[in-house]
Amino acid sequence: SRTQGATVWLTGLPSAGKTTIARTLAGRLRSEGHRVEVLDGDEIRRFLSAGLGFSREDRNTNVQRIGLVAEVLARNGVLAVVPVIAPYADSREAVRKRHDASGTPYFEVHVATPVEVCSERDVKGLYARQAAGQLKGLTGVDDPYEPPADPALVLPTQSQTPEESADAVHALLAARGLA
Ligand code: GGZ
Repeated sequence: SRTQGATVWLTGLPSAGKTTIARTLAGRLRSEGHRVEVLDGDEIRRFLSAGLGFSREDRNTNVQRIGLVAEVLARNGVLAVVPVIAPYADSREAVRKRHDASGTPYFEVHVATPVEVCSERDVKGLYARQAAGQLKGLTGVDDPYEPPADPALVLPTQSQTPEESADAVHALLAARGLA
């Protein structure tokens, strides 16, 4: 039912709400008849990126692998929704360039939940483990997160529900004739 795909990359801190927004958005797009694939960092790390850790190099390798898969899908008509931290701006730029090279639409969406809110949510208990000294190099706490300088969209999740965030991304896609 569609010819043009796109990649929507949801970048943000752990527990920012990336996965929830991605699933909500994907459900809505599917119900409208679009082909959608969610490439979740947590899941990808168990297979495609098995063995990679959280050094700068390993995160960048992970992000480039996911970026490659997303671009292939999007170039072939799928809406690829990517809830992955992708903390480094240069690595995200490389993914954008990969999409630009094939004329495939790419949207960087900043799930801009403040670290205080993320650590209070702490869905996976990572912030507690970092605070207890059991985990080193947690993004946004003792590891870098470079916020997007020019995102297509910023989602202030402290002041809107996941549904509202998903709606905002949907509106962005609809405005470009992609949803
Ligand atoms: C950030 C970490 C870390 C550290 C484990 N820093 O919510 P989760 O917990 O289950 O999924 C997150 C996943 C992050 O993988 P990404 O592929 O999105 O990250 S990156 O783009 O940086 O490659 C998180 C978990 O791994 N996790 N340790 N130290 N997230």
